Amino acid sequence: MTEKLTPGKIDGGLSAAGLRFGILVSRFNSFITERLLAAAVDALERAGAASADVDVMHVPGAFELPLAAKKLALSGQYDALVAIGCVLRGATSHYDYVCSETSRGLQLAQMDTGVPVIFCVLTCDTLEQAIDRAGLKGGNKGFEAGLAAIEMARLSQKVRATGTAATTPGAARRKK
Ligand code: INI
Repeated sequence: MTEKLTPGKIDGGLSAAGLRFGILVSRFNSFITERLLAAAVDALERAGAASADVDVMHVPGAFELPLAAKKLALSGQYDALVAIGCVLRGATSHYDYVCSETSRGLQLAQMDTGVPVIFCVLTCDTLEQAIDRAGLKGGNKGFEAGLAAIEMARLSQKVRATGTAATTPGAARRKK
C-alpha cells in the first residue's frame, strides 16, 4: 500500500501586525476610490496593522499608479502595496488604453521589485457598476484588496525567512 501524500503547505495568514503597507489612490473618480480606500484601511486596521505602518499616497489618475507603485516598492519600506483606481468607460477608446496600461504596469511593478502590488482598480462600463463594487451589492473591493495585501505580505515574508515555509510533516522530512 502506498503512503498517503501529505503535501507541504505555505500559508499566509491574515494578521497584519508588524507589517508595513503603502496604499496608492487615484484622485480620478474619487467618489469611488475614496470608498475603496476607506475599506482597505478598515481591513488592515481590523487585522492589527498600526497607523504608523500604513501610508497613503494619492496620484492624479489610474495611469499614474504603476510608476508610483514601483517607486514605493523600490523604497524598501513596504511589505505590500495596494493600488486603488476606478476607470469608467467613456465615448472613446481612452478607457481601453488606461485599463491595459494600468494593469500591465502594476503587474510589472510587482514582478520587477518582488513587492506584492494588489490590483484594486475597478474597470467598469457604468457608474452603477462601480458603486456596487465600492460598498453596495458587490461588497467592497477595497476590503478584499486589504486582505489580499496582508496575505501576500505574509507569504512573501515566510518564503524569504525560511526558504520554504511549509509546515506539514512531509515538509519537515524534506528539510532534514
Ligand atoms: N483615470 C482614471 O483613473 N479613471 C478614468 O476613468 C479615467 N478616464 O476615463 O479618463 C482616467 N483618465 C486619466 C488618466 O488616468 C491619467 O491620469 C491622465 O491621462 C494623465 O496621465
